[in-house]
Amino acid sequence: MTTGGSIEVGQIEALEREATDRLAQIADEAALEGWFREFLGRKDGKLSGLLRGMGALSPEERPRFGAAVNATKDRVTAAYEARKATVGGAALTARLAADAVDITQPGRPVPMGTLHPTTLVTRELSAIFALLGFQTIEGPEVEETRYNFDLLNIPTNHPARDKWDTFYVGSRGTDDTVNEIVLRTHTSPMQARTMQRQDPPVRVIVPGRCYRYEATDASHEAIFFQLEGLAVDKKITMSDLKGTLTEMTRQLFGSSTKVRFRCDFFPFVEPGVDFSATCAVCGGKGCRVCKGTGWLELGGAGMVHPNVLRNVGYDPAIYSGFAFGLGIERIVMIKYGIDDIRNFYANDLRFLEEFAGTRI
Ligand code: YSA
Repeated sequence: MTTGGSIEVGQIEALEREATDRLAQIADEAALEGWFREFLGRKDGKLSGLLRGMGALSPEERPRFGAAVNATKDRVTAAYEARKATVGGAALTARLAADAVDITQPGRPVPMGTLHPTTLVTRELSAIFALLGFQTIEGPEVEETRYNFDLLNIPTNHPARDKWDTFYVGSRGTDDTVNEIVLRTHTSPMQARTMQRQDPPVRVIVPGRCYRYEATDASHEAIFFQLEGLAVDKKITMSDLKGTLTEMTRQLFGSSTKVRFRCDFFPFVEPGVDFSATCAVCGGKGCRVCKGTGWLELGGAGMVHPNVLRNVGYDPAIYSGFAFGLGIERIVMIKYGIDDIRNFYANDLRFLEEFAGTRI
């Protein structure tokens, strides 16, 4: 490269060397920016400064000097662009390394909710009874004493009202003693409601929550679930009741399970029975869960009392029926070997997690 004078040539060459030497030392983007301002900055950059000093040259020297500065500027700019790509690339590589996601790591577990064991068994019972021709319906938990007691052949002052004492929450109508509002003590009121609503044939099950004035212990809660069953038609007999409950029990606990019916009293059935199944834990040999008897009580049942049929407008000379009421938690306890009903509503996640992934 030649210019009009040796001083100017030396100046340009020295500046180019300084610029390229310094550029080679640069390791980060901030230093690169400072370097750019110092050498290539449009206002204060050293290369532009050479052009500004051109006024001191003779008119003949100026064009060659300008061309030499501009050629130097082009080379230095090219060197800058190349360096910028390396420095920027290094920064990008560093950033990517810091933000790296290891896609081979196992995912974080997402906590999943699970169905409560009472819901699981209710659904299972509903599926079993559907195969036997029963429809699943629901009814009110806040109930009139007319349905909870009177229509079920339990008049005011009947001692059975003591056994099924509950929370009285108000009254309806003018005579409080005749029709009060209670939290239902069993699902049996839905027998009367269903029969009032439709003509026979009737085949329903009614799962739902019940409430009782109850001292809680390992097998009693003040709030628990029952499953009511009702079948009414012409010529329904006790054999139908026994066959239905035997089939249900075998579906639930296995085909070798035996069922036992013993006389019992409920004002709304005649005859009445309690029914039990061979203990699912010991197979009937006797253990802690069945208190050594080999049997576990599942609920009450019987043939619908003629008074109940009459109360809802059915003619007991034409129609007959059977009904039953099961404690759902008791069935869950038998099925899964749970020895204290108070676990169900203690809100202890460890208990509920035992049922995670259980499917019916
Ligand atoms: C009887 C005859 C029928 O034709 C229809 C239904 C019934 C059952 C009747 N309504 C009834 O409630 N009988 S019961 O008081 O003996 O309860 C039935 C079942 O509910 C019991 O066998 C038990 O499994 C469950 N149960 C009762 N009280 C309970 C309870 N479960 C948990 N905690 C309580 N406090």
